[in-house]
Amino acid sequence: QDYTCIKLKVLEFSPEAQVIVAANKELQGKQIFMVAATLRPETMYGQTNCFVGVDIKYGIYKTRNADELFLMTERAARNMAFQNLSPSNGEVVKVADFVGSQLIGTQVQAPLSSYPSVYVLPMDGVLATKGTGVVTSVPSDSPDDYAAVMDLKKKADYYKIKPEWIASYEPIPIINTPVYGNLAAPTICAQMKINSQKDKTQLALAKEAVYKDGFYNGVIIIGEHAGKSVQEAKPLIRQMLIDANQAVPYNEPENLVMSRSG
Ligand code: ZZB
Repeated sequence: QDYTCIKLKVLEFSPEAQVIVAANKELQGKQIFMVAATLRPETMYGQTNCFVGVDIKYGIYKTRNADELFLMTERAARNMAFQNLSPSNGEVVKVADFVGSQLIGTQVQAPLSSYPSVYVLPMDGVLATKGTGVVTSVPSDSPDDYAAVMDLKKKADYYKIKPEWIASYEPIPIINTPVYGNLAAPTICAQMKINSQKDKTQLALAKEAVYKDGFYNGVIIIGEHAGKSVQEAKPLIRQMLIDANQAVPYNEPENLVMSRSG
């Protein structure tokens, strides 16, 4: 898969993660980015939060740039080491360890988002075996993200988050499509009566429907490429992010086991 890894700059770690970071000499004065793998770089205008899996193990890894470190899974760090993203070819250098739950409540800056900073929140469906294990959330256009955000808004206590970490971060209209309008994911979730991230079968259908409508018929309605079709804008926005050092290209060999099970 040809991913774009979006660099979400850490502005302030959660109190628990802060203890780990403060005790680590190698991290002082460095910029740390949570890196999220996406196939939809043109949707980055609509980021409202970032997701991690609470039980997934993450690390902070050195990169080819001595001042920048990446927070992601070990698996992603190993892949990046062969894509000219680590200090030297094949070299993986881990500087700190976390489990996802410790990162909840961290504030990050999401490139192109209308929100100047967004929070790291939990999602059940984050796979440790895909991308970086960090997922950037676009509830306007991703039914999975919208369903997870609805759960967090309804059950903040259960998910151990503060309501204000998501309450005022409404989905942002970024793409207009003929069938589902300019908030495709909320629209299709309402139509299909999807209430929770646990409605997996329905969500898979919803995702396919909005993916197709968005990719073939969507028009960008925000930012410097407003007015262009999704197909036209996608590579332009991807390159813009890469040129601004806000993203890096990242490839992943197709995982047979994963694609067979859906
Ligand atoms: C932003 C985005 C905006 C995404 C959207 C999708 C959509 P696919 O096609 O199934 O391979 N993703 C990335 N890593 C993980 C992970 N470790 N666990 C769970 N989900 C992950 O899906 C690729 C998408 O899966 C990526 O693109 C990312 O979410 C998510 F409007 O990034 B996307 C209709 C989908 N819309």
